[in-house]
Amino acid sequence: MAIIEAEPYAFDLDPGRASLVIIDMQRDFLEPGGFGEALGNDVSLLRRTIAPTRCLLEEARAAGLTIIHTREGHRPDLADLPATKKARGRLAAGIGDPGPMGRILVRGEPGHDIIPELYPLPGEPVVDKPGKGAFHATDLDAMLKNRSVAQLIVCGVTTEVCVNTTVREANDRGYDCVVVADCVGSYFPEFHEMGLRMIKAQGGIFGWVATSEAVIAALQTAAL
Ligand code: C5J
Repeated sequence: MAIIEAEPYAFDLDPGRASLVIIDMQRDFLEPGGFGEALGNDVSLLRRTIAPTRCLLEEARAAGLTIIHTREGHRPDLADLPATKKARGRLAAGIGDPGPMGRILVRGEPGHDIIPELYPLPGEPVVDKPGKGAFHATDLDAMLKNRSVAQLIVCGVTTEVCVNTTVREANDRGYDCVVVADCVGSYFPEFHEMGLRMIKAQGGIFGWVATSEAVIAALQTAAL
């Protein structure tokens, strides 16, 4: 066991029952020239998460945590794409259409894949999710339960959408979540700020918020 200095109060980390979950660090969301930038977003706001997440990923691998990566996207035949999700935004080029890095948010396309800086190692599960939450229509819960995981250390994008949705889903399924503030990001700084505040409000209604430095310090203490 080790203590993570966190808000709203310190978190008791049990590395043997903890997983690092990295949400949707995909080329289409983070890379210049991708879908996110084509929509007019400033991808540098997401890219600032790459370096700290890489450090945390290396420490988590060294500590033997279960590492899980997720990707948001759909089957090439789009059979799992709700008509409502397809229609929303009235985009000229939306999900399933040709985009700057292949068909937008379609599995197997270059833009759908994880950025090279955080690429999964063989043996690290990648959860392909059709929704915002990583538990919806996936085998994530089964994989975590099969490994006796009870604590999730959560990184990824975007803070207020897929990270928040996943943390809320996890909370209802009985997991404790620590969201790593400098390893999550949003195209909208105010949503990022509020997304973190919503998690730790009211005594940690959905979980805890900590820095990567604090999580790494706890992992290193636990290893001593
Ligand atoms: C994620 C999105 N990953 N914002 N997706 O947050 O559509």
